[in-house]
Amino acid sequence: MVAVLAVVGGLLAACSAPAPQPPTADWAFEAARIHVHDSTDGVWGVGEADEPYVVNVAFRVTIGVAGSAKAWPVRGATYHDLAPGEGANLTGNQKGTASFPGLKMIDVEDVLRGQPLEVVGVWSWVMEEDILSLGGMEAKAATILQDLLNRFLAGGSLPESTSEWVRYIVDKIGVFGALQGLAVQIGFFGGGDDPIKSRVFVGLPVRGALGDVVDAAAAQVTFPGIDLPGAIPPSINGGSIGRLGNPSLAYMSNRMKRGNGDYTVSWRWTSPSGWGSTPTPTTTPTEPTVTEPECIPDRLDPTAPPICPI
Ligand SMILES: [Ca+2]
Ligand SMILES: [Ca+2]
Repeated sequence: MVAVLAVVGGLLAACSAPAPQPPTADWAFEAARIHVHDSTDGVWGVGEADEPYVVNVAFRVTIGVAGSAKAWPVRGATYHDLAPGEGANLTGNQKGTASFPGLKMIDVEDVLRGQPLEVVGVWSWVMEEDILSLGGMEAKAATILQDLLNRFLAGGSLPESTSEWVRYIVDKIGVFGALQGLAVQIGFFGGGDDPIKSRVFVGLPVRGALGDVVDAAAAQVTFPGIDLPGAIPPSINGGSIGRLGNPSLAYMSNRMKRGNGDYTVSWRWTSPSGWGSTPTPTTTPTEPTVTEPECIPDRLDPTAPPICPI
């Protein structure tokens, strides 16, 4: 009898043991460098040098968990000053650092146990300070984005095949989801600082075999451009999606242009808790020299002419 009770007790202990939890990591996103090829201010006779800054509208949302979306703006400090041909690494508050603590780095086995996927990202606006301001658009944009991420991703469900996850997430954030919806709702604000462009960076906290699947899928996906109706927020000229820890996310440079303003801006994902071996470049990597077109292809209708700022 004692032996039987011992066996039952052992089974109960096994049943009540908590399921294994995925490892967690802290992640952060920051703007790393701005290079001014041509300035916005030279045309107005107020000096050749620009005063660039970034606004990082950060978000995190767990797919399939109702109401889980959060979005908040981080306004980077202004860099004084950069003349045409000058570039600088951003430091301190200039980086507009967005922090994402405690992300669960999931693998296939966690998915099979019912662990949902949390998606993190930053919509980074590249701006140039004059005597005006953002007009509160960064807070308004974050509020609208949070509502739309709740609708499209917190209220959504991932495809059964993990190889389709990346495409699904890009669609639900991009032209078939939150940011396209935001373009309709955001309204017009044209009286503030000079916009250049914006980009969207999405990170997926995945590891192991699931990380390999995400790497393969992300290599096949281009983040869409989305035209926005006013000057602020600046229109989106693409972005990236990838596995947090993929070396390609450690330094991402893009050239962007609007009016006279012509910048190359670099961003990076870092892990303050030291996940994986994400390399931090010790020297500035080569930045692209090709000038991106000012107009944005119409992703909904590839046969339509490109969309150009007014
Ligand atoms: Ca200006
Ligand atoms: Ca200025």
